[in-house]
Amino acid sequence: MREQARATTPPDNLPLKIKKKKKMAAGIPAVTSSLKHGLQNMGISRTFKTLTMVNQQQGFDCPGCAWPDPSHRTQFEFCENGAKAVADEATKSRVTPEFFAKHSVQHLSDQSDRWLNKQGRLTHPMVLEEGSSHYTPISWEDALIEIASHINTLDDPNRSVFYTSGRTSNEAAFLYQAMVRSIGTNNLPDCSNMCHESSGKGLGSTIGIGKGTVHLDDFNHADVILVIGQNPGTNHPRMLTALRDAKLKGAMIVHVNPLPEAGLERFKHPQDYMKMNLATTQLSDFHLPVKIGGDAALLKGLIKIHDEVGHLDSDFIENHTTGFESMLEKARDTDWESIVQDSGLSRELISEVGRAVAKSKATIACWAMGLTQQPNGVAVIQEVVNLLLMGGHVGRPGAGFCPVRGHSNVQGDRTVGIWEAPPEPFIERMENGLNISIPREHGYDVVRAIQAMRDGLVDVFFCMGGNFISATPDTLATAEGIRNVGLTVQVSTKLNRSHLVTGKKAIILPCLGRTERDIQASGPQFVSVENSMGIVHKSTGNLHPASEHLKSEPWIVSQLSKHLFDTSPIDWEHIVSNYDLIRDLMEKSLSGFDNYNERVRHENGFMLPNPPRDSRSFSTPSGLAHFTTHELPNVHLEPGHYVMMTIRSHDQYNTTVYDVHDRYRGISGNRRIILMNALDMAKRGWRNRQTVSITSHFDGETRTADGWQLVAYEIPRNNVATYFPEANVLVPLQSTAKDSNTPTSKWIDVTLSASSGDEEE
Ligand SMILES: Nc1nc2c(c(=O)[nH]1)N[C@H]1C(S)=C(S)[C@@H](COP(=O)(O)OP(=O)(O)OC[C@H]3O[C@@H](n4cnc5c(=O)[nH]c(N)nc54)[C@H](O)[C@@H]3O)O[C@H]1N2
Ligand SMILES: Nc1nc2c(c(=O)[nH]1)N[C@H]1C(S)=C(S)[C@@H](COP(=O)(O)OP(=O)(O)OC[C@H]3O[C@@H](n4cnc5c(=O)[nH]c(N)nc54)[C@H](O)[C@@H]3O)O[C@H]1N2
Ligand SMILES: [Mo]
Repeated sequence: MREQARATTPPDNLPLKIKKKKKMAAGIPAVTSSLKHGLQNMGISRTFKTLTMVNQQQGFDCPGCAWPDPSHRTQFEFCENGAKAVADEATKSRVTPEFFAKHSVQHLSDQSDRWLNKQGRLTHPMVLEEGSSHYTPISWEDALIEIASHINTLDDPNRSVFYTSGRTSNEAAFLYQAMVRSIGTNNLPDCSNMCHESSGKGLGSTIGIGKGTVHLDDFNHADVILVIGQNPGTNHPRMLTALRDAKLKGAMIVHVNPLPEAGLERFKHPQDYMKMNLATTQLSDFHLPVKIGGDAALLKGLIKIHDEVGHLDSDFIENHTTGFESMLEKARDTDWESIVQDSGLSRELISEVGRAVAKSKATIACWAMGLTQQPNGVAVIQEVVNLLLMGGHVGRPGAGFCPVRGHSNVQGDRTVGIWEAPPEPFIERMENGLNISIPREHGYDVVRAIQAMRDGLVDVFFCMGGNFISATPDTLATAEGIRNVGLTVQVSTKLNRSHLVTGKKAIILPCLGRTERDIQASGPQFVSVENSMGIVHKSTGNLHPASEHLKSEPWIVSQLSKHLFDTSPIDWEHIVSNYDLIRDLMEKSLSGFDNYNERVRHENGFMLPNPPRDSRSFSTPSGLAHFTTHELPNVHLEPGHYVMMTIRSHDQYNTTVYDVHDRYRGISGNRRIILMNALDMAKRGWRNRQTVSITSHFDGETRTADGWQLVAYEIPRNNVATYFPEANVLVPLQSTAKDSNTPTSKWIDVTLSASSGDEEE
């Protein structure tokens, strides 16, 4: 009999080491760390072969992040963390049928996330029968028939849900959404719902496109670059190169973050070591240690200063925008006392930065999860829009919006149709291209999918990549939902907790990764991806696949579709024989993909249309860019409460924990830690390593997790930080951002209590 698998990771239980935090990012330790991870996982020749193909025109797109590649590339166009992502996929370890015969699902679930990932690549399709304690092998044919028959017996297609993580290629994602829409549902939740959804919503309704508006080259022409709520030293290390180049050309860089993240303080390009240039660059001119959730107040302050200093782009405001007066009036009415109080920043500091922003001829604003995962995620991004529109900083060199995407193809997936709420023109075009009819009813996003599972409304849950149980909020609630589902399917490369916390029956379909050779009936194939700046380019895997049983994601979708549909306007067998045929169909079904097959073969790919950037035109109903008016959010905390943010360490890729070192922050050995201001600790009589329980509060409900070790850290008073995914049990499912429904993973209202011994006063 199957016992219930554990939904949360047990800790690794190594001793917690706390060192001084690092100021500098990259440099020699980054080079040695890349090589170490490569050598441990892949051995010497594979490490060299693999790393020199990352982000090369003839190679594969780095699966690490969505930061764009420069058009003139060096031989080493990867970073420490990209190298880790590649090594993790190209590992020589294997999870085989023998492995699954040896370990029960329950036993595996008692191992840590780090241990699970270390076991290596999945090699065979596997099935976990209802009530069974072990996975057993299943043939591809039987697995696909099983899945298709589950879906085909549903009396309502909306009882099936199809998740996507952001590594899936354009070709695979396009076919996948075509399959899902042919089944008759828009139930296409994706990782974006937990990630940049607030950016899409905030930008879409103000500038008419839910994407950024800058190119890499714009960084070379900017006067001011704002980096808000983002930790590029760890999560987008190649961005530091762009910031360094900008800095050398005179740009001022402002880092807005509760934490003094490494890299923005000092950065040493790893390649400079090879050139024996030992100078480091101090990147950020200003660090604004804003309180968690205090950005809206800060932005109001910057808008007030801009108003006072002048230098407004009146021509632009008059001819291209609407809503300016009301926005300005609200800023004028907002008092400095609230701004200072809510942001935690002095009026002098805000004014100094505000004057520089007002005088700047070209400003870029970059942001990531620090803004999007807030209750006011959409509104605060619209305040960024307000600030930049005042100076006309859109659609001109060196200026614009730069939401920095996470997963390497999360933006492409959305462009080609992974969207639970597609707009009407998109559906119409897709219907014409595919020759099918598509339901208009919106599907479930991530949070709504979990609710539906809990309510017993889902019979089949299919995941194209990712690790749903660990990535989603409220781990125990999500687990309860998943266990209600009849059949869960994971298309994956590596073992993770979503293979262990499953529906009644579960299937694992092992797929090729980005680094691997993909051969179909017509020969070797390449796929395409879209980076964070809207450039679509190809990616060709060159490594020998981890197992002869692996299939490509497009193949899996097309073969499943063959079993699903008796008749279909798409010839599924034929279309996957040559990915050019998929791209031809994409050209017909999507806008902006003309001559796709030809243009994607250009050396640096091609740029998708971006009206605000290309011609200062805004596809909003009014045809104008919108200033929007927002109240300051309520950031009030009850006495004795703290706000907790859940963040990434340096040694993880989302839910994939490579190791237990958060090198730049000086913390290693244990991930079950909580960063806290030393004065807040002293007030409670607490020291480093004291163990505490954390209780989160939302809407009268509480959730508690025990065994967190305190680490004194440079973080604003009443703010604390823990790591994702360990702390996800504390993120309430219903606590989501207004308008984007993104879980508020950076704003969790918590109280702390000492677990033992050293009691508070
Ligand atoms: N190596 C590595 N690279 C990655 C990933 C990874 O896990 N590992 N994940 C990828 C993905 S999917 C994504 S989305 C990106 C994520 O990239 P980031 O958004 O940089 O990731 P987080 O660690 O979530 O960090 C958010 C930052 O926001 C700050 N922050 C939190 N709350 C606030 C706030 O209220 N205001 C401000 N101003 N700042 C705040 C935190 O201190 C932290 O520095 O990275 C991508 N790249
Ligand atoms: N508390 C909290 N929660 C968060 C966040 C946070 O900051 N705080 N961040 C959120 C964000 S920004 C995101 S994007 C989500 C991430 O959510 P997901 O995208 O669901 O999670 P990942 O950890 O990136 O998924 C890793 C798994 O993907 C599979 N995989 C890797 N490569 C491939 C591939 O090429 N194909 C296929 N089919 N599978 C592959 C592997 O099996 C691996 O175990 O998490 C969100 N959750
Ligand atoms: Mo993300």
